[in-house]
Amino acid sequence: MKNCKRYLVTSALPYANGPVHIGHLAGCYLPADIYVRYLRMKGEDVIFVCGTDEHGVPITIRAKKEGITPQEVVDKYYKQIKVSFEEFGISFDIFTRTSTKVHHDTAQEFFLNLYNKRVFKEEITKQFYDEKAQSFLADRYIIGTCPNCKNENAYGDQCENCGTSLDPSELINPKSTLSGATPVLKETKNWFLPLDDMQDGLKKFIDSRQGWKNNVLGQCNSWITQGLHSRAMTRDLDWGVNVPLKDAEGKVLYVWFDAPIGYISATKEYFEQRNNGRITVTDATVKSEKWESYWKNDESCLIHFIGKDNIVFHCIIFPAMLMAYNEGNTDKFVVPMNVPANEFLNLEGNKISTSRDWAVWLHDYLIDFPNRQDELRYVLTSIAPENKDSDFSWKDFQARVNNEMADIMGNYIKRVIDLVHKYCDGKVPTLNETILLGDDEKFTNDLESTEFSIANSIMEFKFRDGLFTAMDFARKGNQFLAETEPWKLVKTDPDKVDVILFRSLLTCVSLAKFIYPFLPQTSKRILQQLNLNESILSSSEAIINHIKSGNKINASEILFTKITDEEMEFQIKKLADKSVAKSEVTAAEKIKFKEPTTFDEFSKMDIRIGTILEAVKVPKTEKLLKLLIDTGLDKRTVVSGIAEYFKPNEIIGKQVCILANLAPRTIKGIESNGMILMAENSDGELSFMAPTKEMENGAIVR
Ligand code: B3M
Ligand code: ZN
Repeated sequence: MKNCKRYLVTSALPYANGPVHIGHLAGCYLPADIYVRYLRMKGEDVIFVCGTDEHGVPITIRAKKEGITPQEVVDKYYKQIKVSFEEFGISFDIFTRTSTKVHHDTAQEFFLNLYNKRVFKEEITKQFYDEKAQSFLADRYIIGTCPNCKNENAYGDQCENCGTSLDPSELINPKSTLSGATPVLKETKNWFLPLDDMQDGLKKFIDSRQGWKNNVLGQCNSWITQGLHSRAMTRDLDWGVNVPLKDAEGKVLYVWFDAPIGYISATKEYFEQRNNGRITVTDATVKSEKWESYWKNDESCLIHFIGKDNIVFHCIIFPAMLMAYNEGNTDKFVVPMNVPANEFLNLEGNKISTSRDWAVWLHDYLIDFPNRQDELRYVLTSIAPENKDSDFSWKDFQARVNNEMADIMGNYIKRVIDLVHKYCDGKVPTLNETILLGDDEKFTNDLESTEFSIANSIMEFKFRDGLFTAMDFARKGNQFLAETEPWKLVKTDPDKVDVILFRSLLTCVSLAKFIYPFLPQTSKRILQQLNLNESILSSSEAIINHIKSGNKINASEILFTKITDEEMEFQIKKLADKSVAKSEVTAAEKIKFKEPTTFDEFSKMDIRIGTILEAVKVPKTEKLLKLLIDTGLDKRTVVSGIAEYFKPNEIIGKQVCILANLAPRTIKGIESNGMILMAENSDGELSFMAPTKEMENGAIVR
């Protein structure tokens, strides 16, 4: 493993198109913060950068929805997001935005470097254009009738009614949402990054990484095995970083080109501000003097914390950009050492959704649960979707806060402090080393191995394990008190009580140190109660040396009050109200049955049972799978828009219903013969319509 002299840690730049929710926090902000706090505590040289992603179609769409300008959108959400992260103690060294001048300059310079080296391929393609609004149209800006289900409000990239993924050219009667005009196809030139030509280098890059999570490697390898394709790095849009070329009027950099460069510009800006005295370097945890020490130095380790939907951009496209920049340059950028991406966090069994308002928003949580940030940090770390999707539920939140935080940790600290007040006059007792408790060596070993194990877990991005180990240590502290019963012993052997309580205080201080990366506020509160300075956290001295006999400790304070049933009912009702409101909408939409048809019309459809023999993703698309179906009479190709819900190898061998006499259609250059029948619920989840027992292929459905 690479020896890291410096750490450059990033969290995905959230789009400034809405507030942030628990899924964001659990996905890539909390884990990064735990990691960084731990590194700082160890005295490592580390910089932690982030900021809002203020470009791209997500911003302009939100602006249209709210009836304000894109600038107003990003200003509003930048502030809100920044405050939410601050409140939860996400300790960025800088939280900036991609609308800064430094960023625009840096992104343009990066683009020009590649352009001048002729890395990009210029390609002329036909894109939809709104002549009235004089603007090219992103797929989402075109609506029309879905060729599949006749929904009149299908988007250029997808019909949300039937789930079919579309190309804007397939829409019947397409209209621009900007002006209502019928868009026309117009030629346009864009610059493409030839990922296909860079495939070998990228494969080597991925293969040479060590300690990557399986979920991340799996995605990377599947992209590479399927073959990479060139991707446009510029767009015909008026919102973003302008393409710095003469013949590129009205074009901006693709948001996924400029956003990762945002990590570089954020680092630059940090040092600009620091040199201007706008950042005071109180605790010098960013130890080097310039941004290049982190970005252009072999001894620096770059680590990106992201969610799984961003894997391809951080593990393939951004490294490709960096490698292209480095080609022929003496001052080379570092490439990511690790990208510990998380899977998704669900909420009460359903996918978190911004558009459906199915989320626990951080700014809302702070209103309902003031001063309970560590409680959320604790629960989200305990259920972090580190290897697979996980679920947040209010009942589980309550159980973990009450039974673990309050009953185990909070209760333990309070017990120890109260006992010290009761039996030792509120002062740290003397440690008489001649009095043995029988398990003294075991305790010392346990203390060491706990510290070691938490450190390893954190460095391996296994934050849940680290937190569990810390909690276990508190559990053992409780057990020790229960077994030694100082309240009984005090009458007969007060000296032994001193030794017991000294060890308990040592356990409390150790606990404060162990939980610091996870629960920084709680850690500080424990130290305050023990009348100790926070600086001991980063001290290299053994913890025991900070515990001085005779020192006064403060009164105990309840660390965590219990979450009441009423509070939980309130939250659950809040969610239920949302889902009722939403399902009223979807139900209303569903009530509209299609026009009546006749049995004869229906009988024209030849629906058969078939078996999926092969399934592969259609290149350059996110949603399409190319299937080979055995219909009993033939084997045929069907293109189906289900790739977001089903992995190819999960569905091979499945029996399905296929509309076999649908006229052939060409989708992304592939002739599709037939259609697979699917059911879709109001969450947009798909399910195959399959026979309830195995049937011969070709069996007729009627
Ligand atoms: N803004 C996408 C997202 O929020 C994007 C991340 C950029 S990281 C460079 O999922
Ligand atoms: Zn449709």
